[in-house]
Amino acid sequence: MGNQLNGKRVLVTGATSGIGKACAHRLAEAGTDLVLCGRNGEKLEALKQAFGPFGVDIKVLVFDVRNRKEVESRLSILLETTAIDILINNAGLALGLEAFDGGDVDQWEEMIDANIKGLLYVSRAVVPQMRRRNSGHILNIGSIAGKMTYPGGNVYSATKAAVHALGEAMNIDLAGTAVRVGNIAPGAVETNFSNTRFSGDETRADAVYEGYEPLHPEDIADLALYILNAPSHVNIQDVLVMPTAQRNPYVHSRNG
Ligand code: 8X3
Repeated sequence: MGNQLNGKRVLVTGATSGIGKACAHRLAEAGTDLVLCGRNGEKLEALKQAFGPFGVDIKVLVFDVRNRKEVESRLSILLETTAIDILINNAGLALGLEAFDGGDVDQWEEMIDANIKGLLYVSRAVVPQMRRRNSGHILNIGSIAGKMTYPGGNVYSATKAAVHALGEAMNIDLAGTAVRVGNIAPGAVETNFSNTRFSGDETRADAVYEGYEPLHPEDIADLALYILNAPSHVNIQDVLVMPTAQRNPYVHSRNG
């Protein structure tokens, strides 16, 4: 396919760790300029330093996707001087695994605010420029949980189903433009996802990935690069990807 990414500018939300960080790394290797977004400025600055050898331009933008005013002000200032070619809507989280009737409403709100509202705030700010330039690519990070729920997945699944619906909607609403919208729905990826979900309970988090090889964030980054690097007439809209040892949210082949 060649490298269509060299010299483009990519904005990644949730770039401090996991899938966002791996995507940023692979893209820097491919020669894209970056806007690294997240809540932790120190971690973002450290990444900027670490990516120095790739020789790409890197901007750091500290904001919380859940904070609408912060998103709007940071991004409007950025967009005055910077064209964004690719938006990776990666920021998001899962919290808890209780049955919905025993669920923690604060955790629900946090997931809804980050996974749905945050994605909308960022996209609402960035995409008008893509439409105006008639150029751009949006990549949303969904989840197997958005296609098929599982016990205790309730609100997290609903937020990821919303991400998938919004990806479809964006594709429809951007029909007639050159802007493409892709969705990646991963199964088990070993990141701090489960650690966050179980509020730092490492034993519980480790158990999620025990006895089989889960996906690594770099696997998702490789897929993201493939999607983003596809020729401009190719719009890879939706990809479901799981470890070979996982066939759906319930079926894992553990211990070989
Ligand atoms: C992450 C995958 O199955 O833990 O979105 O919900 S799962």
